[in-house]
Parts: sequence; C-alpha cells; structure tokens
Amino acid sequence: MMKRRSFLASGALLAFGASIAFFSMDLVSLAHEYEVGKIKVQHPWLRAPQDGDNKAQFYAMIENNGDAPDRLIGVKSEKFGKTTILADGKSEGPLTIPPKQKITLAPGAGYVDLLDIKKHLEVGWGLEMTLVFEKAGEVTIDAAIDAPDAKHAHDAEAMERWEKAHGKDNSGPKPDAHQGHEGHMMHHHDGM
Ligand SMILES: [Cu+2]
Repeated sequence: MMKRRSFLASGALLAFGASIAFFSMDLVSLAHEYEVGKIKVQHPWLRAPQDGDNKAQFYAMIENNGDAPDRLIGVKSEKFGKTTILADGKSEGPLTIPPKQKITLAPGAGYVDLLDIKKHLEVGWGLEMTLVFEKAGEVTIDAAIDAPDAKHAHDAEAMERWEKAHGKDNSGPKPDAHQGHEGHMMHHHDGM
C-alpha cells in the first residue's frame, strides 16, 4: 500500500497540471502506474462510498501498447464483493481496449462498480486490488481512494471538502463530527 503522503504529493501535482489543461495529465503521471504485458494502467482511483453506503466506483486510464485488442474482464479484492464493469457507463460488459489506444474510465463515462464493500475506505489512502485482463493477465494495483464527489484522480479540492465535512481539517480530529450523519454505525476509522 502506498503511504498517504505520496498520494497527497501526487495529488498536488495533478491539481496543478489539471489547472493548466485538464487533459494533460500525462505530463504528471510519472508515478502511480502499473504495467502487465502490453497493458499500462495509470492513476487507478475510486470514489469512496457515501457515508453509510457500501459501493464505490473505480476509474483509471488503461493503455494498450500491443497489436491486438485486450479486455478488462475482472476486478477483484478481498475488500469488496461483486463488481460490475460498465464500459460505456450504462450497461454491463467487459471493457475493450483497442490496440495502440488509451481508454479513460472517468465520472460521466465508463466505470467499474465495486459492490458489498467490506471495510471502511478511508479517503486519502489506497486500496489494493487486482485487475484481470483477458490477454495480459492479472496486475495488482493500489487505487487512490478519493472523495465520493471527486471529479478526477487525486482531486485535492474534493478531498479538502470531505475532510472539512468529516472534522479532519487542521484543527485535528473532532470526535463528535459524525453526529447526525446517516450510517454512522458503519463508519469505522480503523485505517486500512
Ligand atoms: Cu494516481
């Protein structure tokens, strides 16, 4: 698992890059990427569940440097149960990555639903999970856990809003910050 600090560092870089040009993330994607066979996975991240919910959405940029199409056919981890791949954001089905192309799973486009999450996913940390590609095989990645309303990977603004709403600003933890939140009973702060 990556340490929290490295996520914050790369988040700051990404926010900086994003403010210049939203689609120039390549410039700052030096770290946080994984390779298996001809497939490269960049900035895997997820939107943490809303308070009290147990499902999250997974996103990433997936590049196919091979000469043949490959498909993302599975996503697994002991931290969640069933997953549903929605390549077009609407209907269930594997995600095809054509040769020499990069596919971006992002809010408003394709994503993977992670269901039956068995553990609290702490925003700002990472979740180890395995992606299964039809040809390239399996690769274990560390997905950044972003705020439930994050617009892109390492969305520092969304994280800041989330931290304020959850009493995690600079004034330190406030034990009562969660009172009145729905689903507080499911909200365990035991780290990852
Ligand atoms: Cu990243």
